[in-house]
Amino acid sequence: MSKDCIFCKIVNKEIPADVVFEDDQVIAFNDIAPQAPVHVIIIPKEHFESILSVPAGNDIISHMHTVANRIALKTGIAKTGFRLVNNCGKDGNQTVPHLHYHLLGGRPLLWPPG
Ligand code: DGP
Repeated sequence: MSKDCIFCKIVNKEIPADVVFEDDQVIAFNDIAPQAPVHVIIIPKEHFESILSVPAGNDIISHMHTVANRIALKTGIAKTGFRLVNNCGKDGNQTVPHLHYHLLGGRPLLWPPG
């Protein structure tokens, strides 16, 4: 838990979120500014500043991918395809320094990204 972290506040229910999945390790909620019909943010409950902060041997990334698949199936975007994105650091356009994946789908997504 990091005191001023907005995503830690969502984990601790200090600020509201539209939660679509939760277990003992992760919580997933709808993005506040959705970029696609389905845009879910998946975060670990433990505070890691970015993907670079996860120690080798920690299985949280694998678990987050499993949860992403589950949400993709539940929302129907698994049928047509989706994108699972991690933004890391300044050039990666990470704006919230708490590890998270974006799960996006429900429309054709462009490539390459900007
Ligand atoms: P990134 O640029 O990868 O750090 O994306 C952070 C995402 O988090 C961005 O798409 C907006 C979303 N976000 C930021 N603050 C909040 C919040 O308080 N609630 C929700 N639901 N989403 C948030």
